[in-house]
Amino acid sequence: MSGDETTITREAATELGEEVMRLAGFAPDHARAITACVVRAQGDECHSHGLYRLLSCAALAEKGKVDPKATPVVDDRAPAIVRVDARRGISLRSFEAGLPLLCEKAKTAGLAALAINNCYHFSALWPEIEAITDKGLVALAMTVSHAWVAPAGGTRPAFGTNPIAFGWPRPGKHPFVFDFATSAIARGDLELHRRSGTPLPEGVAVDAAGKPTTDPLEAINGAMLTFGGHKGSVLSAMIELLAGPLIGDMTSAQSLAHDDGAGVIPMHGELILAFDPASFLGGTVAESSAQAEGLFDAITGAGARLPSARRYAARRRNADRPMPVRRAVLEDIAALRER
Ligand code: NDP
Ligand code: PYC
Repeated sequence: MSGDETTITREAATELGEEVMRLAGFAPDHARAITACVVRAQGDECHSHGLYRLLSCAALAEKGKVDPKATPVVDDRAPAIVRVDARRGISLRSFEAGLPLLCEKAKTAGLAALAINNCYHFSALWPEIEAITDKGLVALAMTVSHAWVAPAGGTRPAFGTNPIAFGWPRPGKHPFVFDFATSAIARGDLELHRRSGTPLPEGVAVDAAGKPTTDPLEAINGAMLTFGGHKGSVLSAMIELLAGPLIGDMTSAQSLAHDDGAGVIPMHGELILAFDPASFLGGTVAESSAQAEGLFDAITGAGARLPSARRYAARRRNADRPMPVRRAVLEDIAALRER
């Protein structure tokens, strides 16, 4: 472990997280949901969406934009559509509120959608994906953020960092899950580079003049880039459409305008889809599972690793020992107690 790192137990992190979220004004159910999510992310060594995010949530509450006590309202919209109005609360409680009906509808209709509206969204998507694969369903989730990212070929922001995540259940094994920002680097990682004064990787951002930069501050004043050139760029545009206009919510540009210089977590919508293999296949689910396992074996057999393998290894490593965390992040979180 480097001098910049320390460790914390899950129990201590949970106690600290819930305390500082309640002190920030969040109702106990929100404090619990936020903390549970960031502690899980820290345990999986997802630093950009781990304990660090408690600082963003505290800043959000301080600016008075979020409703820290919001009660989500579930709308059984259509045979295969659930909408949850987060009422300007953090998205996580809305996901919890909508999940049972989403899964029930997916099992009845074969596939179903959960649209969360009017939510502040700061979290990784894989915890939600895993909650759906745990029910034996295939999952796809996406959301926008603030317009920080230039479309391929452009130099000014038009898209959010727009993550997309997918999960495939694997009986008796961790699900096959990927979860990534469609920007070349997540904003959370960029912020961690800014905090630690370390340069960005090459090729992830341009400065205000549109020139490539590895300076996090220049990138913040300029634009982030999409991953994979035009391919990441059009995927990001699709996410803007599906998690924005399709579900009656904001694009990343509208979210940034709504932020109005506050510099806080984005507010917008999230779209989550669940597919029931049994409804598609009836009695042949076992055959399709075996076919999928063949694909996963082919990937690892080719010398590659499955997505989330790093995360699951970190989860195993940290299951019975304190989790690694950056010392400065932990100190800043502890300082929230003194405010
Ligand atoms: P990463 O680039 O770290 O990882 C992307 C995905 O690819 C992960 O599933 C990862 O698995 C997998 N992966 C990485 N390397 C390999 C490899 N060599 N072979 C196979 N698979 C691999 O993710 P990002 O930095 O883009 O995103 C981090 C998080 O940020 C995500 O959880 C995302 O949801 C979150 N985010 C949230 C936003 C929001 O608005 N709420 C906005 C943007 C991002 P593994 O983890 O095992 O390495
Ligand atoms: O890392 O890009 C990001 C992000 C935006 C909102 C939450 N995380």
